[in-house]
Amino acid sequence: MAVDLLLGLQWGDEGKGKIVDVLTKDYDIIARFQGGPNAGHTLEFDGIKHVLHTIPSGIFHENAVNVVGNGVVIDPVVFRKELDNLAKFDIDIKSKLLISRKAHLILPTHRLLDAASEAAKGKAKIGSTLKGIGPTYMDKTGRNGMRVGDLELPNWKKKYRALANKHEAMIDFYNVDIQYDLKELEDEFCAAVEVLKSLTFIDSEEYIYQAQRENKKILAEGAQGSLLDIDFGTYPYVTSSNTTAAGACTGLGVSPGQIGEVFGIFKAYATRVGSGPFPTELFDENGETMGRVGNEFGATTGRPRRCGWLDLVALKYAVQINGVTQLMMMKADVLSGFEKIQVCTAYKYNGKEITHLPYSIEDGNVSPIYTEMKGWKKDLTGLSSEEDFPPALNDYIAFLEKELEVPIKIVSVGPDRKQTVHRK
Ligand code: 2SA
Ligand code: MG
Repeated sequence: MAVDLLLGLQWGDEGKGKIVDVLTKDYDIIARFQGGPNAGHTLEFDGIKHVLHTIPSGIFHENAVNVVGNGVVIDPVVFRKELDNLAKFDIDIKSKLLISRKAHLILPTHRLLDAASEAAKGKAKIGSTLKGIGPTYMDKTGRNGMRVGDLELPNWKKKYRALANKHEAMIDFYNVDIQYDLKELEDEFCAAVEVLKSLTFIDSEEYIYQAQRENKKILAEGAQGSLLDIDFGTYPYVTSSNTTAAGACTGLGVSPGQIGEVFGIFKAYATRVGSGPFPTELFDENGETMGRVGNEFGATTGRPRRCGWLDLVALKYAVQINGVTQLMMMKADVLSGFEKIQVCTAYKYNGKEITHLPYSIEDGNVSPIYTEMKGWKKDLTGLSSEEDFPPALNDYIAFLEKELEVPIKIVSVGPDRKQTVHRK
């Protein structure tokens, strides 16, 4: 049985958590394959809002097993807090949440290194979530990292010490003013490691392989978005993992031939949190309205998200890189009330008109060329069928489908599980 993928096609925060939650009833296994506590996946149901960081979004469904794959980086401290927040839900964590032994661990000093690196960059900072993501993946590819499986060895603290000592020297090297009490951070880390060790560790690639043979339905849940991919995103303003479809192969051990549907999630407009180029960013009342109505704040850091019009040049690129087979458009309700809606269909790049994403879209060398569409007034939040969509929304959808050459199967009209319109 093939593994289906669910990915964000923009700069993250497309609403992946909600869609995984909506789709979970059809799947036996939900697996995360990259990223870590930098992610913030928001789910809303029965009037409760819940934010997950490392734990897959299938955790609230009775029948789904959730796997944290080898490509994920885990901070035991954040993980422990996530588990604490789940305590009230009466979930059998031991059987419903399985952790890959090959997933790498975020040490307290990785977080400090993230802060030191950002401070040293000054104005050119990435705007990272300061969760230690970059330094942890650096240790992974540098072949120095610590993995979950190491915690099963009697001498894991020795390995920890050697790595933390190296990090301390690196922090000194940055020569920036960051205050910390390492002893306190280490005590917190060691206590959290004990909690992590009480969970079920698995050889996840073997688990996923056997599950496929048993015809289990598996959904791989992406984090962040395609434009934050370490290779294909707006480098260096990206995260440190492959957020695109290929990341599911390396982050779970699924062979490329075993990928089935690729669900691409995008917002009806665009947002970005952190630094980096964003050609369609709005600095006017329209952008302010999107942020306010869409409640655009980072689910992990609380930072306000930058807002702008939908960028079809970037979206087409993401559809292409990921081989998207079905699209899901989120937050259509937020666009209600705009007189006119703009869609970026080309860039003016160094004086020329282009329709592909160039090597670099540094601020200044790219300006968006827009196609103007009619807006709609109707409040969408109570709609449950596309029959009730206003004509201008239908036009918007039809235009996007024509440009992207992939059907839009779901239109989300609000944060709740129920506010989801399936299209024929
Ligand atoms: P990092 O921490 O090293 O991965 O940061 C590098 C860049 O990646 C961006 N990034 C994100 N962008 C959107 N959403 C993310 N998750 C949280 C959320 C973010 C938050 O759901 O809102 O709460 O601020 C996420 N994670 C990483 C980040 O902003 C940097 O530009
Ligand atoms: Mg998010």
